[in-house]
Amino acid sequence: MDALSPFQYELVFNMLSLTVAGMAAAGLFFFGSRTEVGSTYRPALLVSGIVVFIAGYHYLRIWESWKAAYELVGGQYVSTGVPFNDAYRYADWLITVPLLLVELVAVLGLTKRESGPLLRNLTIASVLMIALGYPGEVATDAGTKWLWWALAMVPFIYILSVLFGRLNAAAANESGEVKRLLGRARGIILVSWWVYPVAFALPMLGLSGGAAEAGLQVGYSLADLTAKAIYGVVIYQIARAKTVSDQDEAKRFEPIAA
Ligand SMILES: *C/C=C(C)/C=C/C=C(C)/C=C/C1=C(C)CCCC1(C)C
Repeated sequence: MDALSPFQYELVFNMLSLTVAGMAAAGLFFFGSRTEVGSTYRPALLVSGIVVFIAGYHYLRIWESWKAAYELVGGQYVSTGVPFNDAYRYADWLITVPLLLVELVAVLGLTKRESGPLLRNLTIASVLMIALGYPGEVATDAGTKWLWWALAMVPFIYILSVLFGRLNAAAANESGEVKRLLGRARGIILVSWWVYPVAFALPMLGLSGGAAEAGLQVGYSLADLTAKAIYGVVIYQIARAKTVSDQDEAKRFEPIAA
């Protein structure tokens, strides 16, 4: 492991700490606001809460591993000999990425016949994406890293194109607030998901050891906060807006009292 400057080490340390706090706060919010949405959308909030709970736990472990991996020697943070464990994050993604897709499908209100095959395909693609990325993450030479990066990009592009197709189709059937929020969910997925392959590539793009490691850790943490906690808030907003519009619709069909 390359040595880190105190700034690089502390930046990552503080970012990991912030991510633990952000996930915990988001979890409390999602569990606490479940009853504010109609029963159809409650599973979406439950899954949002589970996702940030799992991620918060893993970030706690990543943070512990970060602390154990480096020590301050002569003004620089150098390896203690205990390797930093990157596998926590990949284990986390393996569980949370399919669940994030479940959240979205749950809030779109698709029929079981539509949502079953959709979720199956997206889950297979996300497991493939993460499994193909991991050998590249732990490899040290640029050629090997690029190979696994390129392979993982195939399911990545597939997932994004399917999600965008679905979100656009859902938005076309909606109006007003719900339509606007579906656009927001699309924007958040687009911006946060692209951070992963870019952060992964930092060590291959000529950044020096310490800077690449710090950039990667900060990039993944910010992306995870956005793709899980902030995204979950938008899922909640969509569920709220749909609950209100479902109530309006129900009122329209209420028989008028004689
Ligand atoms: C909450 C966690 C999320 C949303 C994680 C998403 C992870 C990715 C989109 C990872 C993608 C990767 C590539 C497209 C290529 C390089 C390897 C990965 C796994 C970092």
